[in-house]
This record gives sequence, structure tokens and C-alpha cells, in this order.
Amino acid sequence: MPQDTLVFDLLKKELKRQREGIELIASENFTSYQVIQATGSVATNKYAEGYPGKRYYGGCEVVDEIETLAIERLKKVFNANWANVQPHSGAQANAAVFLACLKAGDKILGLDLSMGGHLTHGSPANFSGKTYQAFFYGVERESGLVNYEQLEQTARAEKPKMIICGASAYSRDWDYARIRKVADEVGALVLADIAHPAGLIASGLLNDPFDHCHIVTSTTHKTLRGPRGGVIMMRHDFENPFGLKDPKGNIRSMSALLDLAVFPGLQGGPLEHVIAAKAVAFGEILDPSFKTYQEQVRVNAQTIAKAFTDKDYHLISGGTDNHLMLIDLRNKNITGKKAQETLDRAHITLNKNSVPYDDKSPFVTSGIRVGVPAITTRGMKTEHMQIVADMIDKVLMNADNDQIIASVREEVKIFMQQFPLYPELG
Ligand code: DSN
Repeated sequence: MPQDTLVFDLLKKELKRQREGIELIASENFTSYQVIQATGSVATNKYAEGYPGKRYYGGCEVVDEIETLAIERLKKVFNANWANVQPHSGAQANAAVFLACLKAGDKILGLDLSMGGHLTHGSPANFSGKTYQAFFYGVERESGLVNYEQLEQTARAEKPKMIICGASAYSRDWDYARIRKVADEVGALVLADIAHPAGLIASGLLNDPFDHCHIVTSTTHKTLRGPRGGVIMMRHDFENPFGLKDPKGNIRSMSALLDLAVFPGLQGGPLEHVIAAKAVAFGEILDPSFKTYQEQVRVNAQTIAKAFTDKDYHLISGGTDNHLMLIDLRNKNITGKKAQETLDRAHITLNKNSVPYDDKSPFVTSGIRVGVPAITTRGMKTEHMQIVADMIDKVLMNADNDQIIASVREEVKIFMQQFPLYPELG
């Protein structure tokens, strides 16, 4: 059969874009080539509704082994005793947790999206805010740190069934023990969505949420550097606190309820090719080189944060403990939207982002989010961070100067040639 040149030419173009640009989207990364191979494998052909050993289709004996391997490796990565690797994404993972633990109309408490939270933590635009009664905590105006007092006060006043910690644009570590304490006081479950910092947590570089949070969800494609997908985990399979029942009316363990929520509650056939790629990525995480990578991510983040601060950029919370930072551009006379679009023209990719207490709409925003997992995978070290910060500053300070932007684009292209990406693809 002839190759679909239209699509494959576009994929070549995308490879070129990835190779020639500086990728600073905090939620992106470059997987290993073997993760790409597994994602593009024959396992895409297999239907396997159910779980290993309990499928609704024949011929599942091999994908059973693949999925079991993924589960066992993931459990080892986080020292968990239960994991589900089927969620198609982080949003699906969170939806499955809500489905297992809550009834429509129950109260949930999460970090406000405009303060760095995630859509699925109760935003009115998302199923989580439409199905459940969502309350929010924020970050302190001065420090930019999570306002734990507000979280506690709201928890005591509203008595939510679930408190969600985790964020999409928060550069500091979390006090999981403090959140669990108030959750126990008001009878709430704690869900930690570690999609962003999961790789640093896996490497022991940030606080471990597993002993304090009942359930932990993550994506697999950000700092974990695996294929696009989600997972749900628990270190301790706890008793079902609200007497929640399975569809047959039986009270079950939380792990059984979570499995049922993923399938058949929310999803049909699992993406076994992606699960194979997850297994590969989890194997890579178990290799000591992954910790070295995460240490470099963190030192790169801190180094570029300092480079920005030295140029009078205002970082929310003043710096970073993890892989990202949020920059308030209001003293630089450029919006987040314009910054993103202008940097794009220089092949420097990041996203505009609301900053806490932003006076601009989410379509415009006053800030940008900068993350270093992808450039660290490309091989950048601390000495490269100043160069990247200088290029960003040059673009932002000359946003209406086409000639300067074109010259930085050329500079970026030459700079990136020293960091090869997927040589296997020619
Ligand atoms: N996880 C989000 C991000 O941080 O980019 C998208 O949902």
C-alpha cells in the first residue's frame, strides 16, 4: 500500500519543528525512541476491555503480560501497592477517581484554575465543576505560595468530600501532611494530582504524597517522560469511607471501585499500545539515569529562574522547587498572549498563563509559564540556561522588530543543532 504522503510529510515537518525549536512548554517532553516505537506498535490493534486475566475478548494473553508489566513497574517507581494504567489521560484519571468516590452534587475543594490549578479540579467549564459543587483555595498574593489557611477554612466551612492538591502552574512543593490533617478533621478524601512534578517525586526530589493522600493520579508524558496518558495509584488500599457501592450494590475496597470506575465506568477498550509504551517508560524511570535527569531538570529550572530574575523578570513565589516557573510580565509591558506568539515566531515554544490575581482574561493573560523538562532531555545543562534566557529576553524586548526576531530564530536553529533529537529517524 502506498504511504500516505500527505500525513507522513506533515509528521516529517513536525519532527523538524521539534528538532529546530526550543521547547519550554512545562507539560511537554521528548520520550525515548523506544517509547515511540511501542506507541506505534501492533498492540494498537488489540481490543482488551477488562483487566489482565479478566478480559471480555479472546487473544489477550500477550497484552495481559504487557499491562501487568506496566502495573508492576509503576508500583515499583512510586512504592505503591495498587495502580491502574488504563486512563487515556490525566483528565480521564481524575474523572475516574471522582466517579469512584463521589456522587453528583458532592462538594470538592481544589486549587483555583486562575491561581495555577487544573481544569479538572472543579473549573466551571469542565465536567468536574458541572457535576460536583466546587470550592477553591488560592495562593497568597504576596508570597505566591498555596494559601493553606484558606484551604483549611474552606474545608471546615464546606466539609467537601474530596480535597484535591496539585497544579498545572505552581513552582513550589506541597505540604501533603497539612492537607491530610484537615481532610481527616472534616472527613474528606485527599486526591493528589501529581501530573506535573511526578518525575521529581519518583526521584525523591520533592515531598512524597503517597503516605498522606488517599489517591494519586498523574499523566505519564510530562516529567515522567512516557507516552501521552494517565495513571491512578495508591500506596495504601484504604477502606471505602463513604460506604460507596459498585454497580451491583456491593461495598468494595477503593482499588476495586477505582478499577470499576476506569472500566466499565468511564472507558471502553484500553490503549494497549500506549500501555506498552508506559511499561517501557516506567522501566526507564527505574534506571538510575532517570534520577540524574531529574536532578538536572531541577538545577536547570533554578538556573534559568535566576537568569530571569537577574533581568528583572518577576517570578511568582520568587523561584522554583520543581521543573517550571510562572513569570508575571506586567513590569515588562507585554501580555502573555503577545509573548507566546512572538516567541513562537522565534521558534521558542511556551504558553501564556494567567498569573495569580491577574487583571487580564485567560485568553490574554499577564504571564508565561516556562518549563525545562524537554530542553533537559535534549541535553541542555546549566551553562545553556543563560543563553536561553538571553534569547527569550531579546525577543520579548523587541517584540515588534521582525528583523531581530528572525535573527533569534536563526540563532535558535543553530543552537539546537548541538542537541540531536531522534537520530534514528534520519
Ligand atoms: N496539564 C496541562 C498543562 O499543564 O499543560 C494541560 O491540561
